[in-house]
Amino acid sequence: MNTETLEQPITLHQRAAHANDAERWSVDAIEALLNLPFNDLLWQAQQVHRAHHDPNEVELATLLSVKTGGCPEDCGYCPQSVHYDTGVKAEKLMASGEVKQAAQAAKAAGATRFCMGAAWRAPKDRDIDAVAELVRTVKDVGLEACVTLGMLADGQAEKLKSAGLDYYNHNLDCAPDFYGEIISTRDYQDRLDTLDRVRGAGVKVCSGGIVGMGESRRQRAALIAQLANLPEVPDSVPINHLVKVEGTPLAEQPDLDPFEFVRMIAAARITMPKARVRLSAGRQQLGEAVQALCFLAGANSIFYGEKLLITGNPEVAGDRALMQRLGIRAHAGVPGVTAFG
Ligand code: SAM
Ligand code: DTB
Ligand code: SF4
Repeated sequence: MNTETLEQPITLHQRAAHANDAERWSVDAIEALLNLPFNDLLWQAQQVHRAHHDPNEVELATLLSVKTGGCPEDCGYCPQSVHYDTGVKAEKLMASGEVKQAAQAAKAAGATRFCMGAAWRAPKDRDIDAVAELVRTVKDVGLEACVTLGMLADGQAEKLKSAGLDYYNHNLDCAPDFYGEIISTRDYQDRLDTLDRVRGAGVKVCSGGIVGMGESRRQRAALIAQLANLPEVPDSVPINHLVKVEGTPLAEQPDLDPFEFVRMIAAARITMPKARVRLSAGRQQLGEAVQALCFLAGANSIFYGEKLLITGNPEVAGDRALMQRLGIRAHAGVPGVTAFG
């Protein structure tokens, strides 16, 4: 077990040892990483990144809200909660024809992964059957399929797996000791239980969190520790920057230093070397220079398309231009699918 507080930058050899340990990363060790001089942290992150990934390749994932608004949970950041007056109207689950069109457009634009989000606390079995149909639709188009539907009950992940689901996104969101300040309608263990069910069904786990909600650096370290010490390291790790939405309790949250966000990307990369680290919500606010630092720090996936679920995301043309300027290629994804670049 690793409990050292890293006064000195750790070596690649020490990192290899971490990877095999039952508890791979202590909060202290991750906090020490976050406390490193920025350039030292990025240097370490780049070494890990280059050892496990093509440093000039980024995955493009397109997001679609297939069931918008009216969610009974009270997540303090979320525009889709019924508890907050954000102007988002509740809608029914989208029909497969509409999803097919969106998936085809995403593929034509060069995306290889298609993520569908639903504003549910926990889907009912009949919801799962309907979403399974949407998963089949996306797979038929020739994209990787990911869904995020809230908490799952026994047997539901298996049904989604049979429909061809590749990834299930379910974020831990923040450190256990900060969770109660953000969400009161479910607890941390509920989230961990769903991740177990997803993994148990053989679906790849996509789990990460949000930065900039008023948490401390140590709490950011504790979130990374939770993710890196899951029974199996998540296959993909979205790091979202809080998008402040009017009407939510976090609307007036003071801005976080953007370098703290880059530090989180680097810490995710170092502690979860093989995972796809996803530079997720908040790219519009971060700007291009900070995004470039995130790629340098090991991010290798972005949401691609003008909209996230409710809020905005950079324009496709702008993202393509940014990638070209940085010499970054789009991940080719599933065999036979050609991405631009
Ligand atoms: N209802 C499901 C759930 O919560 O698991 C799925 C959809 S939910 C919108 C997916 C994730 O989006 C949340 O876990 C959170 O990490 C992220 N998210 C939601 N609102 C956000 C915001 N304003 N800024 C950044 N990330 C946000
Ligand atoms: C994730 O970690 N981020 C995405 C996806 N998983 C579903 C959602 C971001 C939502 C940002 C605010 C909004 O548009 O609702
Ligand atoms: Fe509901 Fe998910 Fe939004 Fe929380 S994050 S309010 S569970 S849609």
